[in-house]
Amino acid sequence: MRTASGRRRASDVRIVVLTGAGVSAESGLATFRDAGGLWEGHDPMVVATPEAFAEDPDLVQRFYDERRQALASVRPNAAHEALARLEAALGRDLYLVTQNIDDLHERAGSTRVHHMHGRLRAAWCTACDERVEWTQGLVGRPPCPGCGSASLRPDVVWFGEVPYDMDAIEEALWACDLFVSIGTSGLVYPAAAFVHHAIGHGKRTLELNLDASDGSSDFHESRRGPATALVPAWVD
Ligand code: BJW
Repeated sequence: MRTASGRRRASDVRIVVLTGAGVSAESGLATFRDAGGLWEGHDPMVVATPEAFAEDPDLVQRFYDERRQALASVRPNAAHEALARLEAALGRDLYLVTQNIDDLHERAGSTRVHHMHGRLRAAWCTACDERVEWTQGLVGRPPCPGCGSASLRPDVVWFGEVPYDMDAIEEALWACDLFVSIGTSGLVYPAAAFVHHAIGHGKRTLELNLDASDGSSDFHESRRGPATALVPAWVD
């Protein structure tokens, strides 16, 4: 179905793909819950919270500064590239939603990526509500380029905050034929419940993951292995 402007709506979506940290693991970015997950002796799951930011903003900013630096030295892998080929083939019949805040999907060539947990390279000013790109010049706790206040924070979604694009994601899950979950532990909501939404709407569901995830048994089909092997094999 097309709108008056000729653009397709989310209700045309045929495949919804959800990605998590596992899709970027083979590029060299650490996942959240796999082995070796400590950062400076802190659990990343504790650092990535509003409470941690309120208590020690410098520590939390350092966590994100380091991840931004890491991002500069890694490259998209065969899984990101396969999903970019899928978009090239399907156009708007593909709805790609990622929990990842890295930009590896975009750098692989995907042009419509829905970052439900925000973006590492974006900052949000809680004083003036502006969103700005987190450029290389911004490190530590810089003032907001818009209002000058010291209220910039990473534009990412922490526990207790509402993820981005939820209405559009719901609509895509309602409209699709197939839901595919790639490289996510299925422990964090609302993403962990997408499989239930899809099944509730009568959709086919497929999981591609290294290990069994929390929700593996909920999917119609679950394939185990590294994303760089499973995703190209599924796409091509
Ligand atoms: C590979 C691989 C390879 C490795 N190949 N695979 C009780 C019930 C239900 C909900 C709640 C509840 N109590 C609290 C909640 C809500 C809470 C929640 O889910 N808590 C749980 C801990 C229980 N959720 C929230 O608060 C969310 N907001 C919310 O619910 O708002 C209400 C609302 C929702 C909707 C509409 C209206 C209102 C917000 C959640 C925000 C999560 N934020 C983080 C940080 C983002 C910023 C940052 O990156 O620093 O998001 S936490 C972290 O977890 C990050 C990730 O995106 C997210 C998911 O992690 P992911 O991607 O799954 O990574 P891992 O490490 O867990 O798993 C990696 C997987 O890859 C593993 O399975 C490996 O096997 C696999 N793998 N190598 C393939 N090579």
